[in-house]
Amino acid sequence: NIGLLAILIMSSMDVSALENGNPLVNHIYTADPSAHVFENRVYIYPSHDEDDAMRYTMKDYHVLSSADLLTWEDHGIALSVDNVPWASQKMWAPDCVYKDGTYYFYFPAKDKDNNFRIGVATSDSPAGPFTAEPSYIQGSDEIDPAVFIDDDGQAYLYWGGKSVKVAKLDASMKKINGEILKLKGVDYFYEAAWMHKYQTTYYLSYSTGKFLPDTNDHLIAYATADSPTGPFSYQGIVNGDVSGITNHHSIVEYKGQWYLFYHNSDLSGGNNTRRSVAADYLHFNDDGSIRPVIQTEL
Ligand code: FUB
Repeated sequence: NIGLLAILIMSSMDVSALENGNPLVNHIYTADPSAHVFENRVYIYPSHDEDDAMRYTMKDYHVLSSADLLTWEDHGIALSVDNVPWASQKMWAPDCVYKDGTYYFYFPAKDKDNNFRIGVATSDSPAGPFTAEPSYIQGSDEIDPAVFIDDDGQAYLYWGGKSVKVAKLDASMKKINGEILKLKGVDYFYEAAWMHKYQTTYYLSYSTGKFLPDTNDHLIAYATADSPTGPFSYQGIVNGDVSGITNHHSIVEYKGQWYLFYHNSDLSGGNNTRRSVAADYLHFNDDGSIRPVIQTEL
């Protein structure tokens, strides 16, 4: 059976190519990895977990990078809540994009009135440190920002918890420009929106949280569209369940190979607020569908 043989060969490649295994770093706890290729390296923008008895109060961000995906450099604290004038706590899943000489770091946090907002901070280096804007992005709420810049240079901000929204960013990259749209066809969306483009198709992937019927598993699912704003069609599962109660990921191509970055709680023995970033190969079928990722263990 040629199909089965191909899957077995791909599986063994998956294990051997990321030969240091998962997690990628073990000196700190990291989660919600947004991975991008900048300056010929993979940069990961994760949340920074500390054990705070399930409150996820997280107060700063580290940036990680690697040229070979085997050894990872921790660039230290890239942004702290102490340096964000409008924020009080819960520095959750961030993202970062590059435009015209500047790196824009997007992050959710609670404002002083205890509402989630999305902020932006800038740097001339992908490793930071980042300087926060004095206020959050007007019109923003909720969590998990992901910014995607299309081939025509237009930037889109995706975010949300329980429903997923998108808006264009203006040329400053710090303001929403126009309507905020609630996306349709993104079935079972809970959190962790991520947009990538493969060939001419837009892929929105996300965590199903507790919304998939008949299971307690938190999976990464995806939907596709012909435009960044949809309409989307649900396609299926990218990543299976992980240890811990959250599943949050990103998808990136590096040196011709696609990867899924995600997290699990294996290193901490299942502690939900001590997660670790992991990565595995991601493969597309000829029809553009994504094969469920085979997770490599510790
Ligand atoms: O890390 C805090 C929150 O947990 C994230 O914002 C969610 O996506 C979930 O992973």
